[in-house]
Amino acid sequence: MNSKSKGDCVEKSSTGNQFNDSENRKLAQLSEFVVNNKGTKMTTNQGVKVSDDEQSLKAGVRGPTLLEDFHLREKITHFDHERIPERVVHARGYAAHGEFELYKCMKKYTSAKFLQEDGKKTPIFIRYSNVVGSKGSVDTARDVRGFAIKFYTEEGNYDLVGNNIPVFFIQDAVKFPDLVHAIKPEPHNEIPQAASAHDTFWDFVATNQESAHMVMWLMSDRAIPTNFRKMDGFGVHTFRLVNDDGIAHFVKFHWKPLLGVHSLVWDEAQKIAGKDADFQRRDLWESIEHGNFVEYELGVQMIPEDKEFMFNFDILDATKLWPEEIVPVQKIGKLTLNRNVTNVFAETEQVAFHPGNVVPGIDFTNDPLLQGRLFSYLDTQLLRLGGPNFTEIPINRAVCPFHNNQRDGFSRQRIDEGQVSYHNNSLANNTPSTTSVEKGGFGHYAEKVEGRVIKARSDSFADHFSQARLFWNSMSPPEKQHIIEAFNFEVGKVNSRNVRQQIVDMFVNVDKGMATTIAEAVGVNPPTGEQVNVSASSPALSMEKTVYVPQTLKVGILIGSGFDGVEVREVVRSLRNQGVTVDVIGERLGTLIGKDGAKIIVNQTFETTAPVLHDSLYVVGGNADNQMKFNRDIIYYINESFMHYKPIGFAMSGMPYLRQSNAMVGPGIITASGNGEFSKAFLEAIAKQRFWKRNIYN
Ligand code: HDE
Repeated sequence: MNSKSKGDCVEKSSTGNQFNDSENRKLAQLSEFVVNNKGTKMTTNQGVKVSDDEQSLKAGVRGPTLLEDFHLREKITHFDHERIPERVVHARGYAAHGEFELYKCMKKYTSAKFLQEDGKKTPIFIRYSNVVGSKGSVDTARDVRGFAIKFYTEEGNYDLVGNNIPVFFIQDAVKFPDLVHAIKPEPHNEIPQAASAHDTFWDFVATNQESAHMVMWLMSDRAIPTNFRKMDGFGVHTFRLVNDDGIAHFVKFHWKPLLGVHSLVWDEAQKIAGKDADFQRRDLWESIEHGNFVEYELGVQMIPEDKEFMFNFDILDATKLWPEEIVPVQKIGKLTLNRNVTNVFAETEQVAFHPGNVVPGIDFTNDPLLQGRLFSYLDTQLLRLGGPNFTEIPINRAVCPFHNNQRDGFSRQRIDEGQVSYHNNSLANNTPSTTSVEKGGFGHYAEKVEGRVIKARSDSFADHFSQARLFWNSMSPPEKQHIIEAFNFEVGKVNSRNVRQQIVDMFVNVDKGMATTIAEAVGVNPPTGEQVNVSASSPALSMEKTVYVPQTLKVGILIGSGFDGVEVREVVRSLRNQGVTVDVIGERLGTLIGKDGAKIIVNQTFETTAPVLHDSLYVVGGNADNQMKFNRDIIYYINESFMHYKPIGFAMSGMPYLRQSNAMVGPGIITASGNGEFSKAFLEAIAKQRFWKRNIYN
């Protein structure tokens, strides 16, 4: 009899979980390592008090520096070694702490302890990242975002190392170095940084057509998310959930943001890159600092083992998704990010994720992309984090005890007592001892595997275009238009006409109209092939029907002195009541006085911020010292926001600016009517975020 409880799911306990302090465990563990240097005496790393940190030791005030200055040597040497290799991919990342709360017990499907008890909380650490750019690149590049989560469970660390796009470029891990070499800056001139718009990437795509589906996602708005808080996350691969009885289900993991999935406009994304390269990390940091905790729901799609072959795609192929209309997503828990990191290097940079970090009840499948990843991550950490002891770095430590006979190596922290470091032994009563699978030891799923050793790919992986077409069919008209514009930009940057032609010829398989339009824009012959015959769509793939709420959106109030205090106060109050953030943008920082004596504090100037850094504008206007510049700045802000389909509200006093700008009364342009309905209408428009039906070219 299995010693694990085979009864019903555990009821939610009064404390919310069995581990009373489980959500605090990681925090408590990390706290032991946190050092506060404020108010302390400066010492060397040996603890010797430093008497002078301004001058090196010299032979005479103008003489040579002396080697015996151990403080100087130690300080410079440590500085020389401050950097570690950046990640070969996903170098630019940003992270936060949080907790995962299980909605409903998953005992029927998995024995993973953190998925057993309704309401159970588990501490987590998340790192978001951009795949291509270097550590110092920009946030808003067109790129896949990494979405890596470490669950510090009572049975050890479980890492769900996913992306914000549910499929991948390639089917087999052996091709990963080729993909990455092709998409990274070209080796002969290291150009372009953090961009896929160049010859080698598109040459790779044309000659490796399994990438078609992922490239459609990359050209879509999904690759320019507004911020980390408003994008989906996906485990991408098919994993296995295994229950106490050894019954397995194939599973795909989804993270769904409670604020909905929203994206930037490409022109906006490029401008933000210049105005605020840290746009997305700043957003995450500020949201958490302001108590706007970030929330996602965890969803699972599950397929019983015996239904593996019931689909018109191979469920082991990472270039395929499971349409939600066919395999529904069940929401099983909520992730809340509620604490920023204390130190970016110690946590965000040193965290080491590995898809091979699983706990009993979660297992792998034979997805050949996943299989290669199982090798890669540990390997890369050994170099990046300087040896095999990186699991002892505070952010990587499990919160449960860990014991084994692994010893020594660079930067070993723990001091293992005793003479025994081998198994089997009698001197320590054969401890650390193993745990049977029945009692909670990890047991690999006993899948039956048969086959000849062969370097080949299954025929069931051969269809590269049906799901790319499914994706295209599922897009709304503006989403389709954005995909075409993205291709026009990206392929238009390719110097080789031959590659441009190959791309157009390749994507005719997805949609002939789309490929023909792209061909015209990038100066090649119209494609002659035919698209695949797929008429199905998956409405869940479109972002159109996402969640629309005003909370945490940012409105810029464009204002000068002499404003109408009553009008402005009422609007600001309504916005803030709905959790909208307000920036007051004026000619200079400081206090402005309204015509009725009202005061408002300007916290941004037209120079310190930009229209692309706001979700909406409220145009009040007023008086300024340099009225011409002030008026011109306001018109510029309106025109940019109008071009990016954003809602703009106009106070009565702001109406003249509407007439002088390119904006026209129409979708998302809310004007004060004086009947008290303005704030309501403006808030509704803010929540909607973009007005794609707006004609921006008139
Ligand atoms: Fe990764 N990937 N990857 N990857 N990956 C890395 O590990 C690799 C793949 C993903 O925030 C590296 O520590 C191979 C798919 C994320 O620290 C490296 C293959 C998915 C992160 C590596 C893939 C991912 C990485 C680089 C093909 C989505 C950042 C530094 C078989 C499911 C984690 C490092 C963080 C990082 C290898 C494909 C997600 C080199 C060989 C598919 C989110 O080990």
